[in-house]
Amino acid sequence: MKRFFSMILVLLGLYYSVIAQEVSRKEVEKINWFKEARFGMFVHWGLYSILGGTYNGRTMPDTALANGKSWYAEWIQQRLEIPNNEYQALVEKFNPSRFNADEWIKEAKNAGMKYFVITAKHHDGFALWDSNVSNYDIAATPLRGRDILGELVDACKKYGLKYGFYYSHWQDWEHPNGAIPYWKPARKSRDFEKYWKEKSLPQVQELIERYDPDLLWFDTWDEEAKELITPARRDELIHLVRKLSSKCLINGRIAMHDPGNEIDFLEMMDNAYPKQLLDKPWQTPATMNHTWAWHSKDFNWKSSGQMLRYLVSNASKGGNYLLNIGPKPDGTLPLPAIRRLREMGAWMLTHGEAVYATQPLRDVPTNKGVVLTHKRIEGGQIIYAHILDELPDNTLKLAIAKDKIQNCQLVETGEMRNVKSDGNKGVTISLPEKDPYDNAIRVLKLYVKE
Ligand code: JFZ
Repeated sequence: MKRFFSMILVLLGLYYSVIAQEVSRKEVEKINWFKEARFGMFVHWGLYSILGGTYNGRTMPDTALANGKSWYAEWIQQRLEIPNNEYQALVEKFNPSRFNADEWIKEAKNAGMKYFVITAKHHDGFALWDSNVSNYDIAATPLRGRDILGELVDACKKYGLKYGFYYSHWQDWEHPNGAIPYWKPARKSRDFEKYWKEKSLPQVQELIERYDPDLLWFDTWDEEAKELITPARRDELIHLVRKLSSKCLINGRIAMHDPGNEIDFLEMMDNAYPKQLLDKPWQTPATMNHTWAWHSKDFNWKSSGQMLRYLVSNASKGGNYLLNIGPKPDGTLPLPAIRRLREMGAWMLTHGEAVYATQPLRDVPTNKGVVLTHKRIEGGQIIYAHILDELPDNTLKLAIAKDKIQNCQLVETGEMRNVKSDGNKGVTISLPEKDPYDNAIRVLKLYVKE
């Protein structure tokens, strides 16, 4: 009998250790897609898109106003001091008759993007889904009856993209107790609690229960959020997300001033590119021009070559690139944005293997203007050298011993290149002459033995 019980105990012990392993394996796995994805689409779309950066004859930035120095068109209500009732009346005008979720997500897919994040609610407080918690939502617009977030989620599933929502959990300019910009009288924590319990937490719950997102993108910046987004509130929100979803990732901007240890990945500042490797997975949210939301007079478009260089440099440091689009009020994507997506997608089509699911490579000196990624394979590794700038003598230098390199080729064409010892501990590889008008990033692929 005794033996029987100890057998049972041993079996139970085994069972629970297997379960525990299973749980921690899941924890690790849920971030894996993010670590491999490298490239995602961000979308800022809401009532502000209707105005496109201009209201009543004033265009952003408008330096005649004390706080008017911003291009961010989604901030128009505050930057151009539009009264609440006037701004909120925009709900009547939100009628994107040409919106087609399939077309958006197909563009993202063809650009080589692996995930999609849209502003479910930005600082203005307007919800892009039919919310039970607030009437300031899509159901108050001519689009009532349509579930545009649902349509986007379905398209993401169809094209195999992960998806998530930007949710402004701190700033909310509609709820009387939500946070407002620093140049206005600050909300008291006691009052903010009402907004927190009445709108912020319940809407996050709605988003998870209705759409089952792969990530939530919360937003704060610096010390300004400290008084209202306390560690207790931060943890309350994290626990809510964890309770409702076993897969949903949480970004560091949930409390930029003090993200704690429970978040899943770090969010850089806007258009900020770290120089060093980081401990946690991370991404840079980036704009194609100055603004996030549609701004009809922001012509400061970056080139696709420049943006690919940001993407590849981030990949070489283990980070992702979340590239933003501000769709127009009719629901279409701006043509300059589509052109850039397609150019980037064309490069990703031929060079994706050097970007997705690669890792940073430490301590291998090479030329300035060259970044490296690598992949482990049986018996060794593949190293990718991304050549971002012109090289002196059109020749790459790499500190890898020659006898370890099995072969070297250009990724796009497969053309083999000769590897020469540099007479020291490294090699040199000369590149073919290139068409002077071609500014694409060339990538060399090296098979390297252990
Ligand atoms: C925030 C938003 O205010 C903005 O509208 C946009 O959604 C962007 C993605 O995020 O803007 C920020 C947030 C953080 C910093 C700057 C702008 N920051 O930390 O420097």
